[in-house]
Amino acid sequence: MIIYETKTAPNPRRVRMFLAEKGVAQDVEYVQLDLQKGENLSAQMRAKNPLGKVPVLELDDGTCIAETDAICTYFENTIAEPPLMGVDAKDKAVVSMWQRQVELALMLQVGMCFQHTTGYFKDRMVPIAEYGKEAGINAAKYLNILERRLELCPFIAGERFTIADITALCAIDFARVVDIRLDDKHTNLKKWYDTVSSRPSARA
Ligand SMILES: N[C@@H](CCC(=O)N[C@@H](CS)C(=O)NCC(=O)O)C(=O)O
Repeated sequence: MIIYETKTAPNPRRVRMFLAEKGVAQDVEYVQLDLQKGENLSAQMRAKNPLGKVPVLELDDGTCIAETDAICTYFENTIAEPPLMGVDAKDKAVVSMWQRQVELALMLQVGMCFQHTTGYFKDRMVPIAEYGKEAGINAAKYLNILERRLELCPFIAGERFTIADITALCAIDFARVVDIRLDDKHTNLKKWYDTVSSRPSARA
């Protein structure tokens, strides 16, 4: 198995963290791509993922799986323990709900803020600074939603650490690049952050 990725990018980190939680991080070969040089956009990489994004998982039979959530779902279904995407129908739906909301309302917004305010990918897209600024505001607003959620339970999807926590941690850490940070009003989030970022998988 090969994972095409970029060590410093937030979505590949989600996969590495997920695999570390499953205890199989060392069983995969990692191929690093330089995103700024556009190595992810080569014909060879577009054959693996037409959108030219990382991470991409390539199985031994040549099947390529892009999208972080899809890659994690593959490993969730092939390595049962520990469950990171829910344990029964209701729990799986609750985890999926939070995972999707954290992806769309936090990770994506942070990503758009980064791309549109820094011009990092201006060779392949048109940065619109106002849009990037708005995305950053959206991300900051969602932190307040998480702050209220974490008043009710220790982890984002409930009593157990899940993929939603991984997504949120990777988004929050990456958000520093665009100066979006936890502040003094985020007492529950800060407690959660200290807990999840001290897991060994956070260093994967
Ligand atoms: N929805 C995708 C997003 C993947 C994504 O945006 N990856 C970024 C790195 S975090 C990327 O490859 N950027 C390179 C580019 O846009 O050219 C996922 O969940 O994996």
